[in-house]
Amino acid sequence: MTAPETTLINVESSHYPPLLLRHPANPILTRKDWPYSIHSVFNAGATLLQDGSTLLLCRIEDRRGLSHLCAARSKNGVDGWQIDREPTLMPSPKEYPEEIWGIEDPRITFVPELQQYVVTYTSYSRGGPGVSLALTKDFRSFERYGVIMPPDDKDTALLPRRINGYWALIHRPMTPLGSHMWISYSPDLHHWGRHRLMLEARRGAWWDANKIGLSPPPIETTRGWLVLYHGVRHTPSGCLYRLGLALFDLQNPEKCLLRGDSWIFGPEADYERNGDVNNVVFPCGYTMDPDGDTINVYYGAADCSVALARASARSLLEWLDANGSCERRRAQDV
Ligand code: BMA
Repeated sequence: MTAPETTLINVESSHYPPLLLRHPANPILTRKDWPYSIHSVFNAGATLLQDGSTLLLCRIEDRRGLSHLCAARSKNGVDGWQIDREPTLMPSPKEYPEEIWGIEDPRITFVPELQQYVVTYTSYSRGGPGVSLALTKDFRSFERYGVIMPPDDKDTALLPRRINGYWALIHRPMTPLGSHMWISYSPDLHHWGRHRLMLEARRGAWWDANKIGLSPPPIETTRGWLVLYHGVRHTPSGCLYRLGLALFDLQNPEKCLLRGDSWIFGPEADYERNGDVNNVVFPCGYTMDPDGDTINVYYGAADCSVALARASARSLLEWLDANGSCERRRAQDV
């Protein structure tokens, strides 16, 4: 008797275009790479340094359950990571009590006017997660500004230049009615106001119902700010974190030009499906290749590792043209 033929099922096959392609070296960083004892590494902010190398500012969770940040540098952004021998930015609850339960999920923006990198991150206070900001020139010393948005708020990034004279910060306050993306403005990075709702979570059965948040900092294109955002779907077996795409006006970033209906990237690979928190892809950073088109998206996978997926900015915009629509006011949508 001959053995029955095995049919291999390609779990990735679908008629949806593969807009973000996973790097074959994934996951590119795990706890085994770390020079000191850690529980897990995930949700890394990313930037290019002056010499063209890539810096990832990784969230590290220790065995107490508290997080700090640690820098990893690589010439090609894929391997050969030089990891700081000790934590790069530790919570400092004596001076900053809001950091008592750790600091998490950094986003990095290089600001030409300041000639510095602005890092926004979650500070986990007794009152809940809030948003803190720090400036750095070299990711070795940091000037902390403390809490700039009180709890519950997270998923923030600063735009790299002023809008009509004011710095602009995207963030995600939580309310019992839903968690939506907001934008706020400041003359000095300390005082924030003119708060505006920027993108609403949808409702009902949608993949991005009830809870959304900015993922990496917005990507500036000639057509507008390209925003990858995450949507959190609550299911009987836990949450599903997936990514969607929207485009905002360059001069008026609270104006949504296009928003895709479908998610474009979700947990599929084993390292995304299984981990401390299953079914999570959570990018906090990207870098742009010198071709001005290839975007390297760095994402936390299942709260256990850092992975890389690549996309073409042109293809993302084409997809939005074909699949996005102008955002309507929610009131007209019900
Ligand atoms: C979000 C954030 C992320 C985390 C994700 C999945 O709320 O806290 O840091 O990766 O949940 O656990």
